[in-house]
Parts: sequence; C-alpha cells; structure tokens
Amino acid sequence: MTSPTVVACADRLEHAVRDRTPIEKLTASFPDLDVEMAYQVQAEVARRREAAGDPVVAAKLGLTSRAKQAQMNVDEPVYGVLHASAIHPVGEPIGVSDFIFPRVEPEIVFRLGDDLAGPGVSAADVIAATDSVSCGLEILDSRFTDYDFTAADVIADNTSAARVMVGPVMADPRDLDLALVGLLLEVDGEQVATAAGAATMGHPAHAVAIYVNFLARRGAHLAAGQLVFSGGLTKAVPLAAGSHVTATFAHLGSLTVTGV
Ligand code: OOG
Ligand code: MG
Repeated sequence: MTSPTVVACADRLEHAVRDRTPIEKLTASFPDLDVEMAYQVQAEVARRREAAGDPVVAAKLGLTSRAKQAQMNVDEPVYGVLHASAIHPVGEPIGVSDFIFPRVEPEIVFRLGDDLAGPGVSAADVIAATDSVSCGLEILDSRFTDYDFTAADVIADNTSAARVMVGPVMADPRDLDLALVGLLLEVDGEQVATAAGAATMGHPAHAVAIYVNFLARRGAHLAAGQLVFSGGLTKAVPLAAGSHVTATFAHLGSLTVTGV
C-alpha cells in the first residue's frame, strides 16, 4: 500500500503543477521524507500521469555537473522521468505563464538502440547501446517557493521536469569524443556560459552508466528507443517572455527556445 505521506506529497505536487503556484518544500512538513521515499513520491505522480494517458518516454539525469550542483546547492545526482507531453516541438515558443519559474539548460541527449541494464554498466557499454546523440534543451520548473529545495524535495518533484526539446542533428557517439564536445549558451545573443561534455561527471556516457547501475539496484533498466537527457552542462538560466535562449554545440548543431 502507498504510504499516506507519499500520497499527500504527490497530491501537493499535482496541485502545484495544475495551479502554477509554488508550494512550501515538502521536507518542511514531512521531515521524514528521505531520498528513498522521495523516489516513491515521484513514482506515484508518474503512475497517475500514465494512468491519465501520458506515458513515460524518456529518462533525465539531474545535478550531474558541478555548475548545476553549485547553482542548486545539492551535491548529488538526481533522476527523473519525462512523459510524452513534456516533449516540446523545436521552433515553437514556450508560454512562460504555463510555468512557475521556467529555466533553461543545455544537455546532451542519448537515443538508445538497445536495452541497457546494470549492474556493472560502463561508459563504453552506454555508447555501444546508443543509436545516436543529439543536443537538447531542458525547460525546468520547480514547484517549490523561491526555487529552493533539498535533494529529497527535488526528487519528489520529478527533478523539476517540465519540457524538453531535442535537436534535429543525430550524431553517432562512436564518431565523437563527447567529453570534448563544446557548447556555447546565449541569452538574446549574449554569451552567458560555455562548457564541454566533460562537465557531466567527466563524460556524459559515464553519467548515464552511473544512472543505469542505480536503476539496477532498484530492479529497473532503460529500454531500447528511450531518450536519456544526461544533465545540464551549465547553470540553468531563467526563461523570460520575449527572450531567446540558444545552445550551440560542436558537432550536434544548435537549438533555440523563445519565451512568450
Ligand atoms: C533540478 C533538476 C536538475 C539537471 O540537468 O541538472 C537537472 C533543478 O535544477 O531544478 O535537470
Ligand atoms: Mg536537466
């Protein structure tokens, strides 16, 4: 049976998304909410969405770079899921009033050709199971007041998942050293950050391998055809109405999101 705390936390998060209104951190009212229980909250909300006809189509890694860990003051990776409704068409603006605190971050996205199951998965195994890699933008939205949370809060909140965009270029990860793929992040034509793939745990495929081994400890794995967002390479920047955020990657092309 799902615990009353898990149900209560899932209810609060669902209301926050629906009402586009921030809520107090869950750990403020439920001090016993730990990382383990937080993953149960995340799973409960995901189950409800799937039951409403919105399947999980992708996985996301969060807080895999120092830039992101420093920005959010949480020093461990966190993992979430992306539902079909989160995939946003490239070129279509994002209505910022649909969200509470929309932010944008650049990521490298893996498209799996084979199932990937741990334990003992390495970065080389991840590359071998990958069909192609693309650039991506994630549009985050925290449901917590002041965009402030602990690890348990943000895990319960499905790692601030809101929308994602995937670039049209599909590169073969065997042809590239993803650690050395550079990227430039611009807001309204002004450079705001630069990074390379190595920002996520030395290599994006290494970050994914750690995730797959984490899933194995929970009896889960990634399935062929899934997309995997490997985590923000730079700090996330706010998305304001009328502004354009562009990420330009070596080899993987570029993506722009426009706030309206
Ligand atoms: C938490 C989600 C972090 C990433 O790629 O680091 C994340 C947040 O910053 O709101 O998706
Ligand atoms: Mg992210």
